[in-house]
Amino acid sequence: MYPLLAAAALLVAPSTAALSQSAPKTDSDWTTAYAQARSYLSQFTLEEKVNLTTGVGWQGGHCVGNIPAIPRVNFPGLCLQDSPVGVRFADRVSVFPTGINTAATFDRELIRARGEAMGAEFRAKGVNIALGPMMNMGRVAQGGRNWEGFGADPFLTGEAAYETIVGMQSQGIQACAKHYINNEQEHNRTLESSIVDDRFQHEIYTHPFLRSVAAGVASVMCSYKKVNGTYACGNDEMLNDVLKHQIGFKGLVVSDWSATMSTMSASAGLDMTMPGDITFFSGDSYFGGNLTQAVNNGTIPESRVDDMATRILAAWFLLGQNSSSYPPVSFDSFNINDPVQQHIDVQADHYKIIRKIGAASTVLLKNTNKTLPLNKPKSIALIGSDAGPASQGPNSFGDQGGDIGTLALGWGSGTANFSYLVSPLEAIQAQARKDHSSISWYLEDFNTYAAAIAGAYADVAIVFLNADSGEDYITVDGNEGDRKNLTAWHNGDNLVNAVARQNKNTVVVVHSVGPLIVEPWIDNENVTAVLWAGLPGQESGNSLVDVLYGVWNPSGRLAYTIAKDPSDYPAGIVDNSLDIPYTEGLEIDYRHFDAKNITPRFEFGFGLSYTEFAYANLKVTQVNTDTSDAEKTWASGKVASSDVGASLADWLHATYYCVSVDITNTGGVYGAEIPQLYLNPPAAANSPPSILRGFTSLPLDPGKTGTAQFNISRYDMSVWDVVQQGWIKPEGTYGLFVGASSRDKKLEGQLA
Ligand SMILES: *[C@@H]1O[C@H](CO)[C@@H](O)[C@H](O)[C@H]1NC(C)=O
Ligand SMILES: *[C@@H]1O[C@H](CO)[C@@H](O)[C@H](O)[C@H]1NC(C)=O
Ligand SMILES: *[C@@H]1O[C@H](CO)[C@@H](O)[C@H](O)[C@H]1NC(C)=O
Ligand SMILES: *[C@@H]1O[C@H](CO)[C@@H](O)[C@H](O)[C@H]1NC(C)=O
Ligand SMILES: *[C@@H]1O[C@H](CO)[C@@H](O)[C@H](O)[C@H]1NC(C)=O
Ligand SMILES: *[C@@H]1O[C@H](CO)[C@@H](O)[C@H](O)[C@H]1NC(C)=O
Ligand SMILES: *[C@@H]1O[C@H](CO)[C@@H](O)[C@H](O)[C@H]1NC(C)=O
Ligand SMILES: *[C@@H]1O[C@H](CO)[C@@H](O)[C@H](O)[C@H]1NC(C)=O
Ligand SMILES: *[C@@H]1O[C@H](CO)[C@@H](O)[C@H](O)[C@H]1NC(C)=O
Ligand SMILES: *[C@@H]1O[C@H](CO)[C@@H](O)[C@H](O)[C@H]1NC(C)=O
Ligand SMILES: CC(=O)N[C@H]1CO[C@H](CO)[C@@H](O)[C@@H]1O
Repeated sequence: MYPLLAAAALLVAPSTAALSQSAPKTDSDWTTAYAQARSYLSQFTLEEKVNLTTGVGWQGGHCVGNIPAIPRVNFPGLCLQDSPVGVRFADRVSVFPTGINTAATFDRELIRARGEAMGAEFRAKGVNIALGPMMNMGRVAQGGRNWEGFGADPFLTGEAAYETIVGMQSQGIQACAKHYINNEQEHNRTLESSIVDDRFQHEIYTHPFLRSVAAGVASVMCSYKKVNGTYACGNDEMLNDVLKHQIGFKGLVVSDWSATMSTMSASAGLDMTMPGDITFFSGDSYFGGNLTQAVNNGTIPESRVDDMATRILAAWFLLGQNSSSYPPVSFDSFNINDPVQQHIDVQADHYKIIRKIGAASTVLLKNTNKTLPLNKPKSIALIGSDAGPASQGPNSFGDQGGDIGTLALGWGSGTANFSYLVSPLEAIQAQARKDHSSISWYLEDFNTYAAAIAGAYADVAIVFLNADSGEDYITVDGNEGDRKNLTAWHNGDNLVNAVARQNKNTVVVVHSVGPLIVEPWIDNENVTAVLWAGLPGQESGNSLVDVLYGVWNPSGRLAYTIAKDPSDYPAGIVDNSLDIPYTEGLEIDYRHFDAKNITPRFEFGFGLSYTEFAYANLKVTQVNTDTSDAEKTWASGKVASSDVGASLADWLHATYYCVSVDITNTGGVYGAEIPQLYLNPPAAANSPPSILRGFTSLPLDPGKTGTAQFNISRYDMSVWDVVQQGWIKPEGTYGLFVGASSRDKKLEGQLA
């Protein structure tokens, strides 16, 4: 029992609200939008259609990407703007928790609510296409941009992408699913080629894009990478066959910035080139005049340009952006003194959802003898530079390309400027005032002797660690985007051990872009608690206080595996070759540790709570007894259809089995359990031992029981058949377990 934590004392309860009214865009929404687009397009000349597809060039407009206005037909132009955490290059905006933290909530409602709030800010600033969410896989623990995405499991990533897009687009903003595809490391990203087998591509890397299309995403960004030697933005197989045919994507494909490599990319399925010029400021383009000429000389049919322009206009109509009341662009990305700047405040009360997600994404990894939550400690020492603010403010570095003070974002184009950033020091000090705790701090990292003295006599010493990474155009402390190692920055490991030698109650807080090797101190008897806080955005300190003091009972779960040794991971950064073979196949992250029987330090899906939960009554029911031809064909191991959109067919995604379990809060305090459903495919599937196929967040009062429900579709039970080119059911029976992590099995059963 924790005296602080009566249910009534909770200021910020885990979310119980039903999903808000926002809904995915449907086929019929697209049909309407296409009809509007076709009719409008009939007024456009060839050159005007081409202009819809071609950005005006880097810094040629207010946004990072700009489609010019076409006054003759009253088309206002389009603004495309970064980033997945908020409006980049603008002021009076919110900086939301990162993708990796959002995924760690394992809570669909919070993920959707963040999408709604973010979408509202983009729209209010006059953006048409917001460049996110990012859904590349955490295939390589060191990958520089992993923190922008949703972790190392395709199902979790797919659900997070789905909820984010539904939320964003409910505000009338076009979301952009990126980076299609295989953008899993930064090093040499425009030169190297990802060699990916067709099956692994479908089951791992395209899955989040399939879920994005199911959400009705308006746009997809193709990546800098080559896939099997062909640039992703000119890859007929990946764009036309997989994305537009198999998955049936109806919106537009936009290039990553300068990722278009030829005019013929248009034939391969690229619909829009950004920022338009071949290289920044080059003044020319592969589209523009070249595309018009390619149509005129018969190389590219005009029907293809019509399709490109139709997709661009349909996406615009789909989101209701063809309206005189759509907000005009009111900021300039490149000139703070530009007359367009109106400094419109778009933050509303979004700090509330930001703080909540910050708390809900914090993972409790160790809690010896119930050290946490803190209960009015007499004295607290905060140790390490990550506890406090940066001396030059929260935007000391352009695009956050530096690591001084508390870390709440990685670096690169996936960032935004903080309007404010609450540091742990600031928030814990406010709590100390309420509790009458004495607080002291030592915000230097390298004088471990002085740090240890500073921490020695406090009731609790809290040591702050971080590790940073980002996009390859910025190098920080020798890290060219990707991390060069998996250890803490700023002497962090030594700092923990030095403080723990003097203080038997040392708590470690980690602000990291991804996994760290924690072996140097995790078993230290004096390290009594560890909170993995990730990159929580602007409310960082407040979110941390909510968890430290038990206002929020920790419910975050790891969205990746923390290994004991870097060599335990299945893949690393490739820096000696321009080919990156994805040889681990389906065995990324926990799937590899399971298949190779390697014990991780903390497995995917792991996280502790201040209460305990018991699991009972696993029920498996077949709910859909469809006997259509498609169902029968699939069940016999054959591909049911190769029609456009076959991979999103209703019968394939309809609920096929319902799985439920009863969960009881057997501890003393209110809190949410995150039950997870893993399938154990039959041998014939040739799949990893366990694959995530369901999760939910179940908040419960002490002593109360609730039911967690999971739906399994035929798609969830399918493998991609590379010969037949479709989803089939492997022979044999699927086992399953529901548990508290990818290894903590509570109840086992099977789909039969
Ligand atoms: C097409 O866009 C370019 C600038 O990007 C502009 O110079 C040209 O006038 C536009 N053409 C039409 C027909 O709008
Ligand atoms: C964002 O922060 C950078 C780095 O401090 C600064 O140069 C830029 O002016 C800021 N932009 C806005 C819109 O405040
Ligand atoms: C890449 O090559 C693999 C075989 O090495 C093949 O399975 C896959 O279909 C190819 N993908 C593309 C996009 O070319
Ligand atoms: C057409 O593309 C070529 C590169 O293939 C480039 O050199 C040229 O400047 C482009 N033309 C225009 C009008 O942008
Ligand atoms: C047609 O125009 C395109 C774009 O300028 C050019 O790349 C291509 O070589 C031309 N083809 C012919 C047959 O003239
Ligand atoms: C935890 O509690 C046990 C039993 O009271 C005690 O033996 C042990 O020393 C405690 N551990 C720490 C780290 O305080
Ligand atoms: C790992 O990289 C960080 C950041 O550059 C650096 O501070 C640290 O010393 C490196 N660790 C090792 C063991 O080299
Ligand atoms: C734990 O703390 C005690 C008391 O400060 C100290 O004697 C012991 O060496 C510490 N253990 C470690 C592993 O630092
Ligand atoms: C690609 O990576 C290698 C190895 O790090 C490096 O030497 C080379 O300069 C890189 N190539 C480019 C064009 O950056
Ligand atoms: C599960 O599927 C059933 C039947 O299609 C549906 O009514 C229910 O809402 C679904 N539940 C969830 C949690 O998706
Ligand atoms: C404000 C605006 O852009 N209105 C356009 C909406 O679409 C129709 C065609 O369907 C145009 O004629 C309008 O100019």
